[in-house]
Amino acid sequence: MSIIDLRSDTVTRPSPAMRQAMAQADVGDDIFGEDPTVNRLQETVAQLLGKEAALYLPSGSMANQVCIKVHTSAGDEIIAEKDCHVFNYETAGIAFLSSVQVHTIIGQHGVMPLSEIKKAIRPKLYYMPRTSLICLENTHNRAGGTIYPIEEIKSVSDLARNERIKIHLDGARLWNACAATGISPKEYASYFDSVSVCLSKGLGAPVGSVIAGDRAFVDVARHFRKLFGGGMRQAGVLAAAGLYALEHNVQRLSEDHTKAVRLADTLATVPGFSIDRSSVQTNIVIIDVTKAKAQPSDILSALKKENVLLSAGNYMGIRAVTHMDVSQDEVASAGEIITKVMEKLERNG
Ligand code: TLP
Repeated sequence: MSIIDLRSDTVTRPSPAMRQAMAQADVGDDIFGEDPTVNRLQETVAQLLGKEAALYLPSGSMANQVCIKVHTSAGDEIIAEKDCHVFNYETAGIAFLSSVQVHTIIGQHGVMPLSEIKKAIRPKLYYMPRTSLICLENTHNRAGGTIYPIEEIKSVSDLARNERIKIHLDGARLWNACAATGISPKEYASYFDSVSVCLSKGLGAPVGSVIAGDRAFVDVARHFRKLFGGGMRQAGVLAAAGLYALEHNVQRLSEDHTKAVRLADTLATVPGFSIDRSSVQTNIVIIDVTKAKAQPSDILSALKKENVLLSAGNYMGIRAVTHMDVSQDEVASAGEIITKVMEKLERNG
């Protein structure tokens, strides 16, 4: 029986058509700015996000870290939600690469209360850190793929601009937010000084993220991309996958959202599981297993033996992510297998 891999939407493999686009890509040396396919991808994303310029990078983590580096100076403080990716899953890159500290705020579904952000902004006193950046994440991974409401974004953006603080969006899954809300990437991006978007998650490209902002921002970001080791040469073979993904794989994202809702419906009845259905807004299902008799790692191992792969989620338990390489039928089978495995684990204590 084949493996049903719901660990992440990062596990998708390039399709034959995408590989063909990669094989046929025109390439050049991107350190000289001469790769036509990379340039086309950057122009395409800049246009989609309504920004002056964009820059292609190897990963979402590097994309966020380069943005943070550009917007801050050593000794500054940035504001971010406690469960966000830049703070939790980027190997303390903020401290290591930018020498800034993070003022975290506990969010609800990844959304930071505006009043808390206001309180977190430091008064301009010489003995206090300078608040130089606010980071938002949309959709919010660890909260379960939740959407940052546009009105909230607008309020944070107004606040940041009044306070002359930069604002960055980790939009690794911005495409999912757009698919779910019908709001354009351009509208979302208009509230931010910089935006990072991933091509290698729900869009199915093997590699790559793009950041966008004004030209001055991108010029400095290019410098730090090189410093962080992310300058690439004939990267057009990879960028071609990104262009293919943008052209062919954006429209279908709502299918992944339907699969996630159906999976959540099934898993909500499973013994030992509890699911906050209101958090299932896109392609991620976070399963709270705190009431289960087995530990999260034991549940994951038991499922793996039955060829269903889930991953560690937030502190409450485990995560299932739907994507283009799992069909509706496979998701339904996964639901049945997970139910059986959990019934057994709960019986055996
Ligand atoms: N997220 C991965 C893991 O790192 C948790 C996943 O499987 O979901 N921003 C957000 C919101 C992300 O979810 C991720 C990856 C990144 C940035 C980083 O992207 P990569 O993996 O390309 O560095």
